[in-house]
Order: sequence, then C-alpha cells, then structure tokens
Amino acid sequence: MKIPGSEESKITNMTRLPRYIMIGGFLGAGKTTAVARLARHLTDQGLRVGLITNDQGAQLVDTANLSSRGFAVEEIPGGCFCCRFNSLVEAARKLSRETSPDVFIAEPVGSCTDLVATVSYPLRRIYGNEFAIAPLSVLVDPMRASKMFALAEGSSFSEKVLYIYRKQLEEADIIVINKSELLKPEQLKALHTALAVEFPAAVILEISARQQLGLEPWFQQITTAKLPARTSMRIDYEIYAEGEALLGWLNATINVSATEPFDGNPLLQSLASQLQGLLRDAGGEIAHLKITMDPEESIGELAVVSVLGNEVVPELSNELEDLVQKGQIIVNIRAEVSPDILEQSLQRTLSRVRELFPCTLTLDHLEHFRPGKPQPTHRFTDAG
Ligand SMILES: Nc1nc2c(ncn2[C@@H]2O[C@H](COP(=O)(O)OP(=O)(O)O)[C@@H](O)[C@H]2O)c(=O)[nH]1
Ligand SMILES: [Mg+2]
Repeated sequence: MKIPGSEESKITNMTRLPRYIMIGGFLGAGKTTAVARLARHLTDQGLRVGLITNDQGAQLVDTANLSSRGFAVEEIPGGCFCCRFNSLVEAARKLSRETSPDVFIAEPVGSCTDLVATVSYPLRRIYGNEFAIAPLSVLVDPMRASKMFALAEGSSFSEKVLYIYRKQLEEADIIVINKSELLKPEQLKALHTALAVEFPAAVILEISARQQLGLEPWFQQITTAKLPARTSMRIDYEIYAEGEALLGWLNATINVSATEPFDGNPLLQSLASQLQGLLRDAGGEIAHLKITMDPEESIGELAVVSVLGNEVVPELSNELEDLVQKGQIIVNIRAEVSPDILEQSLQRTLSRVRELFPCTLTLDHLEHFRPGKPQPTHRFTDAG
C-alpha cells in the first residue's frame, strides 16, 4: 500500500512550504536515531533541517545527542506537543528565523498519543500556509512489539500503558518496524503480519536506523506524501492519563570532575547497570533509561548509553574516544515505577559509582515526577 500523494512530487521540488515531519513511537523505539538519520539524509541533499525535541521535563539526552551532531535543535520541555502546541509553533518559527529550514523534524514524547488530532490537523488547519504536513510515522521496537503480540516472552507494562502503546500504532499512517536486524526473518514476518492485521490502515515498513537498512522508501514517503485525511481515532483520555501517570519520570544533570583523566565509558555503563538492577529489584519496568556524558574538553564528542527494559544489557551506542577529566552527565529515566523510587535508585547508584571511579560526581539538576493529565490546546477530529 502507498500513502496517497507519495508519487506526486520529488524532494527537489517540494520546497515551496517547509515540511513538518513528525516521527512518533514508544519510548526507546529509535526515534532520535531515525531523526538523526533523516536529518543527515536531507542535509546531504543540500536541504536545511530544523529539529524539535520534546519532553515532560527539561535537560534532555535527545537534545544533547542531536545538537552534538551539529543540527539546529529546539527543545520544548515541560509538556507534550499537544499540550504545548503554541510552543511548538514558536519553536518552528524560531528555527525559521535562525536557519530557515526546508524540513522540520519533530520527535514527540514517547508516551504521547493522539498526535494527529492534536498536532497534525491543527497545524494543517491553522498554519497550513506555513507548513506542509507529512504523514505520521510511528516507530516500533520489534522486541517490545513482539511481547505485546505474545510472539515473544518477557516482562512488559501494565494494561493502561499498553493502551497508549496500541493507540500510538492505531493513529499511524506509516508503522515503521525499526531494529529489523534484531529479529530472524520469520520473526519479522510474524510481527509484520500481526501489525498488518491489527492496524490495516497503516503502511508497514521495516528498517534498521542503526544499520541504515530500508530507509530510502520510508524517507521517500515522508518527504513527499501528504498527511492523509482520515477521521482521527477515538481515545479515552482518562485511560490515556492513567497510563501516562503510571510512568515515573526522572531527569538529572550531574557534573563530573577528576584530578586525572579517566575512561568515561565504563562509568556510564556502570551507572546504567546499577540503575537497572535497582529498578528491577524494586519491581519497576524500564521503558527507556538513557545517559549521556559530554566531556568539557572535546567539543561534539558524546557518549550515549541506553537501556530498554529490565532484561537487556545496557549498551553504549556512542563511545568516548578520549579520556575525560571534566564533563556533564545527563540521566533521563522513564519507567513504570514511582518517581520516588527513581530518585532513591539514582542516589544509591551515585554513591556506589563514586566508590568505583576516581572522580567526583555532583548532582546539579534533579526532577522526578509523573506526567500530568494530557490537556491538548486543540483537538480536531477531522482533517478539515
Ligand atoms: N539494534 C538497533 N538498535 C537501535 C536501532 N535504532 C536505534 N537503536 C537503539 O535503540 C536505543 C533507543 O534509541 P533512541 O533513538 O534513543 O529511541 P527513542 O527513545 O525512540 O528516541 C538506542 O540504544 C539506539 O542506539 C536499530 O536500528 N537497531
Ligand atoms: Mg528520543
């Protein structure tokens, strides 16, 4: 199946109105990795991009990650796009003034849904003369999705969190199974079929953002096709709010300093493993735990570690090549557990890690909370 309008223009002549591309998907699905790939793909063609990150809190790993790659990034903290719709428009206009992007790429909060009715349709109806709105892509982590479809075993979230997960997929124009290299062909086929049966309105693609597989057909669709006019999905905001509120959120910034340069990579790995162990012991299910280390000495170099569940081994997706003496660590945790447990786990982890590494770790910024009830600025049920 093809998105209507995908054939009608080539990327080279799409530039009349800047395009607004939104890449959604649950926490840890690979949105930031895919945003970086798409941004690079577009800049390689001589197009200018403006990226917009979003979170319930401030001080984001994603913003640090994307900025370190040299892209223009605006962060919208303190609420999702739908609840901070005017800030989203403001962020786009700010990027327009500064870098006049041909394409905006926006990454919504991974626990957010109902984006078509609360972001895409309002953007099109109110600001249709400023932006061309692309179809909504929703990325899927195949391990997590396989568990949801009972195609694989392992711990998972409670029903109300899974409600959000399903709603995200239900409103997708394009469901993008990411990390395709992690599944065997027959497992991938089974997942593809299960998604196609449950969400027949969506185009389903398979990619690996990390290994750069299957990206071309997806990029082609989102850079040329129009947002299809569908009636937006029905959603129960009470269950959605309760699902979001089951997730604890913690953002912390930690200053690192040492008398001698040392290897920061094992420090990050250790922070992630200790936190994972403590959260598992507390009965919390990790949605996404991500940590970056930004050394003061080397501009643009960033270490990133991600943990996507209680069973998986923490993985450094970017390593530091040089030793570090001073720098900043950002910790973002989203897990189905109380925010207080997140905070206690972080404090205990820091105490342990301080004993293991020859450095001083000073907590600078710390916030931990449950997301409030989503209250969208606008909600349009049809494309209008
Ligand atoms: N194996 C594999 N890992 C990936 C792929 N894409 C992203 N990841 C990893 O998945 C984790 C979460 O990715 P991220 O882009 O931060 O997800 P987000 O929370 O949806 O923005 C990181 O460790 C990424 O390196 C992929 O195609 N294959
Ligand atoms: Mg992200």
